[in-house]
Amino acid sequence: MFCNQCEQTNKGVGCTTVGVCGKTAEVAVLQDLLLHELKGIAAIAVAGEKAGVVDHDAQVFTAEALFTTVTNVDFDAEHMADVIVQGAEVKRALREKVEAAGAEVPAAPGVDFEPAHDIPGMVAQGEAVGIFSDHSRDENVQSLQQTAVYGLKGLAAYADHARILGHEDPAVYEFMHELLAALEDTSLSREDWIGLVLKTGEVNLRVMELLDAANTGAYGHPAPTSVPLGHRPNKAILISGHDLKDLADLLEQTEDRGIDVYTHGEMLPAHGYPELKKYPHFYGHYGTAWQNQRKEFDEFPGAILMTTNCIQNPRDTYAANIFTTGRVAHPAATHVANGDFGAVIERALELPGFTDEVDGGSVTVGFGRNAVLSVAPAVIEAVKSGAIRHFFLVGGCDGAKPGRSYYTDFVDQAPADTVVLTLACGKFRFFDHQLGEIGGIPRLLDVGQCNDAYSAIKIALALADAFGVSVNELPMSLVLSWYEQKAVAILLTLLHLGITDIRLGPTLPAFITPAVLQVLVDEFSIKPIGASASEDLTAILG
Ligand code: SF4
Ligand code: SF3
Repeated sequence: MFCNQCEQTNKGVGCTTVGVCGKTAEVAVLQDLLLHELKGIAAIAVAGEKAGVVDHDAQVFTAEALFTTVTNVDFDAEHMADVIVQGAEVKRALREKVEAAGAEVPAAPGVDFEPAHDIPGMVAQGEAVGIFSDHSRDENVQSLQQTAVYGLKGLAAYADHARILGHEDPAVYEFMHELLAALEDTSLSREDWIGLVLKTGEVNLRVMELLDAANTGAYGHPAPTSVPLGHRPNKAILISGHDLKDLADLLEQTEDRGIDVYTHGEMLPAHGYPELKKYPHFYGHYGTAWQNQRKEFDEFPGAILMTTNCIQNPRDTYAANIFTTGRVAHPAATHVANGDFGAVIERALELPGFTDEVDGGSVTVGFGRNAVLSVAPAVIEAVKSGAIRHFFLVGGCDGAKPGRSYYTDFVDQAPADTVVLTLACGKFRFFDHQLGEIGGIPRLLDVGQCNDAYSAIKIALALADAFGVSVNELPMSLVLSWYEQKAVAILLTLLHLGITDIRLGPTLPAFITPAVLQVLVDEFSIKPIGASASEDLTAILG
């Protein structure tokens, strides 16, 4: 196996025997094989598009399959093999349609691929195609290809969430196929690939817009909402991940069942949505970021539902309590499908639940674009009067590395006349810190999940508009933390928007070569986070 797609990759180079995330070599190689198959589907789809063939099954399969390969989503070799077999069916049907339309099916890799009949056979096939293992290729082109493909995986995850709520754009699927097919086009230069990397960011912006419309359309605009961090006596279900439709279905199915629903990780901001918070049994938030789950899940007295990344290898002690749905799969967890959470509810009723009342304090969520922009005049006035000197967007993923304490320090040390906007799971480093207010405006504003990056972008664009400047001229700095491929997608969107001077950490991606990094530095003044938060604060604030 060789995998370098996330921030915690082994020795900052690549995981080669087993993933630092716990992914087995078998699963990693099957992921490579799935990507190989997707390249074949993409090549046929691109040929079909020219003949007017649009195959929605192939489009959806491509997005779902890419999402399956995102870090901490699918650890199950059998599930991965099933996806590959399903892909072969999708490819066959697509090919028939394209040939019937008179289009020529290209002789590209992956087009004629047929999966072996068992997992060892597929693993042998996967080892032979080892994506990105062709070292005869220009290393900078390969670096850019990896950047684009990893960004595409994140984009696909967001597109999948939006589709589930009925929001799609054919142009998004067309781009997925265009990019995957381009991987086999050896005529493309470094400059071509820089273009495709930035186009991935551009298309991801459209996807995030679709997702924003999907979430707010279905559940309303998030409003500031206080969320208890303690618990109360009752049976309990913990729901983690990003999928709001799964949460809505779970809330509906647990109504009047004597069960309280708690959020975990990236599900925290869901408490701000009117159509979700209307349920009295949608009680509070439990635990912190994904990398602490093995300890925290062990102590949770109810059933646990993982809707998206980030799942870790469950401990035996709670394996019987953990369920996966959607693209998530783990051989130690029970998978439930089609929005039917009966098995999760049954398990929650068997378990003791919380038996005491604990006041763990609270946090306030729900500062999406609607809420923040409704107080825009006060914010603008505060900036003009000097009460607010600077905004920081401290957002992105969390992870286990000690260097991530930089973000905690950064927020804690940000001067009292600055405001911190945050989103995604990196916030768990400081989400319950009391930063106070500036003239009634909270100094810490939780914009939402990583899935809500569109909201943060809208806020920045609206402020820029109000001050008549570009986003880069705003008194605002972006201090980002990355871990997995959704963060790559968002970073590419920010670059597409021309946003400069982003500080990125805790380490730079292993898949970025020095030459590609130089392009990012020259064009976008991107920089790694410094050794200390206080030095960076001084540098930013002058
Ligand atoms: Fe390693 Fe990250 Fe790949 Fe897991 S996803 S195998 S930790 S690079
Ligand atoms: Fe987090 Fe996994 Fe990236 Fe949604 S849940 S931000 S890491």
